Amino acid sequence: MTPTGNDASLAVDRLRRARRALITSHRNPDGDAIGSELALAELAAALGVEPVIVNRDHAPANLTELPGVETVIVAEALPADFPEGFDLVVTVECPGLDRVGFDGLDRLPILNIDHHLANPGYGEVNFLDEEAPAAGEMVWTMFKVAGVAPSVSAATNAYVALATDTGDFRYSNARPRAFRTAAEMVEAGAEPSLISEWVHDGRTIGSVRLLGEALKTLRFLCDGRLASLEVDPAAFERAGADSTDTEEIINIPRAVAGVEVVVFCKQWEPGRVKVSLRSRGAVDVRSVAARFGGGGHSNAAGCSFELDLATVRSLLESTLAELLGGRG
Ligand SMILES: [Mn+2]
Repeated sequence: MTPTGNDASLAVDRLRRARRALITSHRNPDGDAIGSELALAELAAALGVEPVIVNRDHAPANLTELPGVETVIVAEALPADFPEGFDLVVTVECPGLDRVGFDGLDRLPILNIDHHLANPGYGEVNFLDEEAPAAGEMVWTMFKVAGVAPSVSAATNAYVALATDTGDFRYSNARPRAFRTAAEMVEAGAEPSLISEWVHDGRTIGSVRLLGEALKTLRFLCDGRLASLEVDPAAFERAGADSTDTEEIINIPRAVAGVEVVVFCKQWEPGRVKVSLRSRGAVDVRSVAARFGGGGHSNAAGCSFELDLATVRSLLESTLAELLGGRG
């Protein structure tokens, strides 16, 4: 039997039974992924479990101030002493094991902590709560259940997770629960103004130049309800940007009056296109991402393709135009 549900105590009990845990998340980690991992590592340590955070990709430039982020190992493969040197894998904010970017994680028991609707419960223990505004909020609940007082750095990292996943408490998941939890995190020492500076005012020159490149490709379809833009490898090169510099770009067309859906196609590696989707209101982009093997939330989702950029972009534009019931 695989315990699955929104019971934080099962997750805490499973974590507590480990001696050395490998903590990881999805490729191209966002604020919720890294903030949750770092907070969870502190909880693990407080429970007598040695945490080792290993990610496949670097944190974006705006998340490099997070306390403890220097302890995150970024590598193309699992540590040499995996699995022998560990007795538990903890995935946070990771809707599928294939999203981590490492093979063979399932050689050890997995504790799966996530708030994505489509998470199938691939762990030995699955702490899944699709109502949670962020995975970091679920980690925060684990602190409470474990009776561990969060340090200032744990509160800071959990707040980063919660604030970034709710779009600074502006998205539809910014419900009372998110604000109550945020208040607890601030009481425990998280500083919203400082964190906002890290997250929003630490942009790289490359990311701003890349925004310019992306905006040159921007087009509006379906009477302005659908916006579409792209960056190709040449754009990355001209901008002096890397794959972590794409974070804020999609929010610019999303903020245009009348836009209901944005599709942003990014090609960084040859032959592979990553697609980000954002929507407002009732338009469910997760269902579109899921159709192409991706996932996410109703208003923010993504998928990837091994096709050329132009093909992917027109495929997504026509699919989304159909969803909106309009003509591209
Ligand atoms: Mn999340």
